[in-house]
Amino acid sequence: MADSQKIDVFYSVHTFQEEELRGKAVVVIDVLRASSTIVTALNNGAKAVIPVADMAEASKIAQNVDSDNYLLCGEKDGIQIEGYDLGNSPLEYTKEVVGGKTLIFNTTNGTKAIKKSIGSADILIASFLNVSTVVNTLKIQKKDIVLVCAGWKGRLALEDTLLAGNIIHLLNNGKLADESTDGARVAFGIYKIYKKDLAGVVHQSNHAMRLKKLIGDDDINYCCKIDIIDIVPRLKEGIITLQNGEK
Ligand code: 3SL
Repeated sequence: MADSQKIDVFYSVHTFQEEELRGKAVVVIDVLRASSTIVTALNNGAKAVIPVADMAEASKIAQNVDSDNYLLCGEKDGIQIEGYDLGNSPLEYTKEVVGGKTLIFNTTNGTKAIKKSIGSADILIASFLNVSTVVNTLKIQKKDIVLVCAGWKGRLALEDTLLAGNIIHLLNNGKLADESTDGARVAFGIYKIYKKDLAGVVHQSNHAMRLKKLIGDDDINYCCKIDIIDIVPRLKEGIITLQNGEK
């Protein structure tokens, strides 16, 4: 990355104002599970994902589209919303189910983080699944970077912090720039401590514990896989698709 490029990290939707993202390249991170699900859905042939802030916005869009081509997807507190076609398990978003469909996507923290980032210069969606491809995309652009972690209801999420640290580590070839922000230092430091056992640490996170009680381990195991997907979802004009002709 260019020497003059700065990286900052925000740890939940509640910890920044929209103005702080103006002119920046934003990377939205929600390892468990919204960003992992978006990456998986687009990799499996979904045409587009429309992130929404809440159920009212989701219903409004759903009422005005052809239900053969659109799926209503998402969760509240980890559970599929009643009347929705899909929940938020990335494992549900197979080629057979999402191929060619546009997904109206509504989640507790992840889609809110995406919506709040809309005034920035560029918005990419990152997960462990596609981390290196996201980093390669960031390396060839010159803008300052903000990593927006979705967190959980205003609180820091360990799994998002680890991915933010992983991105900083890859961007800077394993070093931390002298003039790094406190946010970047914390993510980088946590990643360095735990990088040898990322999956083990994610399994101990508060959100993994919540999910295990609801649905078991499968989604967590999947969301900890590194670089199994080589696409970068990008938000433009309110819709997430694959960047520049991927797939
Ligand atoms: O908060 C979110 O956006 C979700 O990803 C949370 S959950 O993993 O579906 O519980």
